[in-house]
Amino acid sequence: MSDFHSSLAIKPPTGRAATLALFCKVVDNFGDIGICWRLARQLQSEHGIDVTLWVDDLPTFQHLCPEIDVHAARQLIAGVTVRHWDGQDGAFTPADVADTVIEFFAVDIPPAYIAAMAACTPRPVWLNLEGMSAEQWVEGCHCLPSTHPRLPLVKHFFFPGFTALTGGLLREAALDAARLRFQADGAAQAAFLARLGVSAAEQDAFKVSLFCYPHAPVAALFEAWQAHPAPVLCLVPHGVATDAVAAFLGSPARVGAVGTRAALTVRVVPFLPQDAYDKLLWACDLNLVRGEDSIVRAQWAGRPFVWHIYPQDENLHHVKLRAFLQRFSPQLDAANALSLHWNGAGAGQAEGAIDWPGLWRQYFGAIASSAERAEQWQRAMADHGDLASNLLRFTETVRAANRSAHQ
Ligand code: TRH
Repeated sequence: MSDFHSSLAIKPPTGRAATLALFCKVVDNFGDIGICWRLARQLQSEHGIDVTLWVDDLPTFQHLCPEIDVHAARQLIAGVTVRHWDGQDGAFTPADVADTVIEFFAVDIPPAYIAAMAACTPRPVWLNLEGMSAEQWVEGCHCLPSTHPRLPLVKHFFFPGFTALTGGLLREAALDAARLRFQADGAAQAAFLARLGVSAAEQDAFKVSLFCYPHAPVAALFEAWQAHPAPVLCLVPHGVATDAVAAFLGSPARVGAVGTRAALTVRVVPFLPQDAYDKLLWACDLNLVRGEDSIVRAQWAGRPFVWHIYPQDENLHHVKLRAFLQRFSPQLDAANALSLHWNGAGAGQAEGAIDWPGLWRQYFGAIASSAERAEQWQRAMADHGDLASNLLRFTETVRAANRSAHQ
């Protein structure tokens, strides 16, 4: 651990390793556990914290971490204790409570755990780790306290984000060096792609990874890519855009399925463990990503990306998307047009009338600017520090206040 990191680590008075409990409910898809797993691993490996990750859905977790035993109530993976959170009825005493307790996306922690937190002296630090947004209001809400209505407990809201006045983004200390090494090593990339079944000829194409929600206009983009003047290879993790991929292939979208029409080859690759998915993003020329975690990983890949944002009622996600584009690419008109149409938020055209080949041509014509911006942006984001370190720094301020309240 570097001096910088050790100075951030929680220091419990007893000299034992600091403890942290992270509570994660899988609402849908992979992002909830994806984010929690990344954070848990980083807190353990870079800050030496004894982390317990409580998660209610082990089969979903296993998709991105194949080592998970879906039947184990408790297991140790990558130094993190993973506990199956199988209900709200657990019995807890103050001895069970971690020094820091994090609820992810406002999940309800078991009532007995909260009661045990209230019985601790001093109280643990309690955070709600919120969702990511580029909207301005986030800066005003980041780190705000909320007092429990009945118990002597205060919870603080911690927001990831894109400015110095937010908690920043998850990024491991060694990530950028690993990414740059991989992107400079053609043989490592070729070997990685070959393991996914990509042939040597396919590797020479313009490579795109595709991760989006089922409602994305994938068929329209596939058509545009078929008209591209050079080969395009689209790598689709298994389970993504299954209907559109099967329609293109004319067969079920099984792992290893591949089909070519005109300039476009579509290949289904396995759904990858989380670290291998990073490499897929590093190896591609363009990444289509979604949700809250793959969009961040695409940013760290330093390559052009297009975001399919998680849909919300009343098109609230369009507001979030525009807020992000306003920060990320205010000058990149072609990139913004493609992003907005990809999310059904483009101006002035009924869906059937959108000129996808034209949108793609304009985007591709300016892709060098997107690539340059992607590199600049990831350096600017790294300047805000990483979310895990920022979060620990904040917990120490709260802990100091809790201690002095008890003296
Ligand atoms: O899966 P997502 O859509 O996740 C979420 C959820 O919908 C969640 O409920 C919602 O709150 C949030 O979006 C906004 O997309 P996301 O966030 O990109 O998470 C996907 C995770 O899966 C991420 O950690 C990367 C990982 N992944 C792999 O590990 N291997 C793969 O092959 C792929 C495609 C993804």
